[in-house]
Order: sequence, then C-alpha cells, then structure tokens
Amino acid sequence: KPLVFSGVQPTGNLHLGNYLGAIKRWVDLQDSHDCIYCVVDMHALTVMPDPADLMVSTREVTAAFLAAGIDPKKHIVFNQSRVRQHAELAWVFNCIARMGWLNRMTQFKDKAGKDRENASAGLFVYPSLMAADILVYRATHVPVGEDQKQHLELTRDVAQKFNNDYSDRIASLGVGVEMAVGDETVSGFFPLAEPLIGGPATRIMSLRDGTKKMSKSDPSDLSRINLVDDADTIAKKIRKAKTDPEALPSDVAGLANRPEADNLVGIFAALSGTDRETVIRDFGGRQFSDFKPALADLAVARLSPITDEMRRISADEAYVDAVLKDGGERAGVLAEETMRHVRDIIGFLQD
Ligand code: AQP
Repeated sequence: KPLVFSGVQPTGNLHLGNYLGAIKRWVDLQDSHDCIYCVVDMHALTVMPDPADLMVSTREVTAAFLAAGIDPKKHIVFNQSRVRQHAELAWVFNCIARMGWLNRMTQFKDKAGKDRENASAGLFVYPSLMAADILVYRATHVPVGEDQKQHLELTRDVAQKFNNDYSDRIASLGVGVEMAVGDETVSGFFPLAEPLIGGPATRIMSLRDGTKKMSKSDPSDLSRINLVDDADTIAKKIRKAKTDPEALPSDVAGLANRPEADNLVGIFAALSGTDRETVIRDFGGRQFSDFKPALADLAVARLSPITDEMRRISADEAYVDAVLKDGGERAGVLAEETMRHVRDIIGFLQD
C-alpha cells in the first residue's frame, strides 16, 4: 500500500481551510492507504508560541483529527517532537538543500515580512524539516492544500539530490528501491513523494478578502470559520462574508474574476462532496441572499458534529495523550529504521 504522511501545525484555531484542504481528505484516504498524521509542534516553534498555548493547541489539533474520523488504531497519530529522528534527518537535509532553493520559498517571504534579518533561522529552514517529516517514513503521498505545493517540490528536490549524491553508497549497501522518474526508472533511497492536491477546496480564501487565503494568523476572526465556532457564529460569518453585488453566474466560467463568489461556491462544493458545476447548476442565477443561508445551513450541518466531538475528546486529556504516546512509539520504530540506513549511507558510525 502507498504510504501517506501529512501534518498540521498547532498554532491556533483550526479553520475551514485546514479542514477542507487537508483533514477531510486525510479521512478519505484511510481505507486505501497506510497513513501517518502528525501534529507538527516543532514547526509551530518557528513562531515561538507560549508554551501553555502550544500544549493546549497540540491536544486540540489531535482532538480535531480524531473528531473528523481518523482512526488512531489503524493509522498513526502523534506529535512530531516525540520522534527525534525528524530533527536528525532535518539536519542532514539542511546540508543537502541549497540556500538558493530556500530563498525562493514564498511562505518564508510572506511570514518573514520585510524584517528578514529578524526572522528565525528555523522559519528559513522550515522546508528541510518538512522534507524530513515526509521522508523519514519514506512516504509516497502527501495530501495538502495548494499553499504547500512549493514545499513539496523542494522535498522532491532534496530526495533527488540525496539519491544522486549518495548513489554509489546506496547501491553498494543495497538499500535503493526502483522508482519511476518521468519516463525513466531509477534507483534511489528516498521516494519522490507526490503531493495530493485536488478537489474544490485546495485553496479556501478569506471570507473578508477573496484574494487572500483563509489563515489562522489573520487578525480578523470574521475572515475564517474556526472548527470551534458555534452554529450562530458560523451563520453570522457567512452572512457577513464579502461578496460582489451580482447574482451567481449561470455557469462556472462566470466565476472567473469573482474571487469571493468562487470561494463560497467552492466551499459549498467541498462541504457537500460535489463540485462547482453541481453547485452552479443548483444555484446559478440566484442572489447571495438566497445562497448564503443555504451555505450556512450546510456548514453548520457538516461542522457541528465535528465540533461537538472535538469538545468531548478534548475534555479527556488522558485519552488524547495516550493516543499521541502510542502513535509516537509506532512512528519512532519506522523512523529509526530509515535513520539506521541514512546513517550508514552518509558514513556516520553507529552500533
Ligand atoms: N486556506 C486554505 N485552504 C486549503 N488548505 C489550507 N491549508 C491551510 N490553509 C488552507 C492546509 O492545511 C494544512 C495544515 O496547514 P498548517 O496549519 O500546517 O499550515 P499553514 O498553511 O501555515 O496554515 P494557516 O492556517 O494558513 O496558518 P498561518 O496563518 O500560520 O499561515 C496544510 O495542508 C495546508 O495546505
């Protein structure tokens, strides 16, 4: 079975973008794949959260995974810092990745802002750690939102450079696997992991500005629907969502250059498990005053059971901690298996 890895940072309230772009799709992959889902607390450290907040968020994100339907017995759910091999492999990858590659990362540019000199070095090398998260399990598929595409490309570049730089060692130790690269079949140690980016919700936008992605760090709470919002709050945020004055178009082509309309239609499609075409077939020509209440009802119907379940699970701290501990132990075994090979390949002496 192909192996899936993905993660979410415990840096605040999870929102509809995290749910539709990532977590909901993780749930769908459970039957067909072996999955490792991670609360990436080491990534969260790049913005130095308050320690108490980090602990609360780590448990909350775990509760969201479980409430959304991820089965921690069949699959692995854990917090990243428990498995030290992520940090170990990230160091190796810091020595593989080139400054020029990291300099091109748009997420670093966005998050560091103008004051680059003051950004943490951790924020700069974030993509090396992300590559390590995936490759320490030699995962082949990574379901993420569109915003992570560039980081996934860097992960493939790191894997490819490692495979090339150490090709002789990989061959002499006999630890390579055959993989397809374009039309060729090549041998390498790390797979070139594929991003799974698809469906109507790859990039959910802010409810206040259809050109900005919905994000945890947006100062306006009205810009996002949080997974912990109650029904009234969800309905209010959708009612207040920015729109243009036109009715919905009669075909999807009419959504071009109408980012707010496109976003709300995409959210409806993702929540109802359909596509933009179906939503436009049902609502084309209707005013937002008709569409928004239908969207609010749908969002409440889909999210409320998850929110309730999240609250129930969060209240049982001992259970959440036990899930993370068990997942961490199982992940640690897999990660150590990879790292023993990596240490041999690069020439580190070990027992
Ligand atoms: N708006 C979005 N639409 C679709 N997918 C999204 N994701 C995030 N925002 C959207 C996906 O959610 C997963 C986890 O993201 P993360 O929390 O690890 O990182 P992030 O992208 O930094 O999340 P935020 O909410 O946008 O946080 P800030 O405000 O800190 O930047 C990823 O798969 C991501 O693609």
